[in-house]
Amino acid sequence: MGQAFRKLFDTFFGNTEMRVVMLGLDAAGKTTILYKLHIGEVLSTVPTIGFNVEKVQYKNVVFTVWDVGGQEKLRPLWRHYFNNTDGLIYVVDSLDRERIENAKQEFQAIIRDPFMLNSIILVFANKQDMKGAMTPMEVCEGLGLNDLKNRKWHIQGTCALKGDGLYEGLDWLSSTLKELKAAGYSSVGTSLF
Ligand SMILES: Nc1nc2c(ncn2[C@@H]2O[C@H](COP(=O)(O)OP(=O)(O)O)[C@@H](O)[C@H]2O)c(=O)[nH]1
Ligand SMILES: [Mg+2]
Repeated sequence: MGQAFRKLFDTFFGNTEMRVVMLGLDAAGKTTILYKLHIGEVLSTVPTIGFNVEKVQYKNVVFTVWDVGGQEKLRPLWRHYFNNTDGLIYVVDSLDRERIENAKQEFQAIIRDPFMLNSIILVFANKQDMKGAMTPMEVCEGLGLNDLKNRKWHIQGTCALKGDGLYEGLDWLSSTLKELKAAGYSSVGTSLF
């Protein structure tokens, strides 16, 4: 699996820098995904700003990961990580129907952040192996994805434990970014201010 991801990143990105943030409520499966990629050592830091950040770098591809939810006070600090983000991966626990509304609110706040306006959005509807899990279509509705205007997004059902769907999702992310970069798209953030 790790070999496949490394090949994917090598093929698509060469020396191009790519910054990806992976977010979602706690227990969605983010850390599991990060380890499943096997693209480098997962570095975990607990900075004074109060939220735990995990980071993996493979060549020029940097993944930064943290939990969202119930931390409005911390939102201004996210900017530090959102700046120049090319791709957002939002991970949803498809079994957690009770918190889908909460997941939606956090998601909508994130994608409306000025630093996130140009990033493409990959949603992982995770835990598809579980009986009773929401289908990717239901997660799509739950997050309000169909109402998004002028955003490139994609939803992918995954089972992070087995690695199912991860490659397909990242393949979409990398090929979409490659297309955008070829079309002269320049990465986000600083250009907005
Ligand atoms: N059944 C199932 N469990 C999963 C899956 N992905 C993650 N988990 C489990 O869900 C729990 C939370 O996962 P974790 O990666 O720590 O979530 P995080 O808080 O988003 O980093 C752990 O017990 C994982 O083993 C999945 O696809 N299927
Ligand atoms: Mg985690």
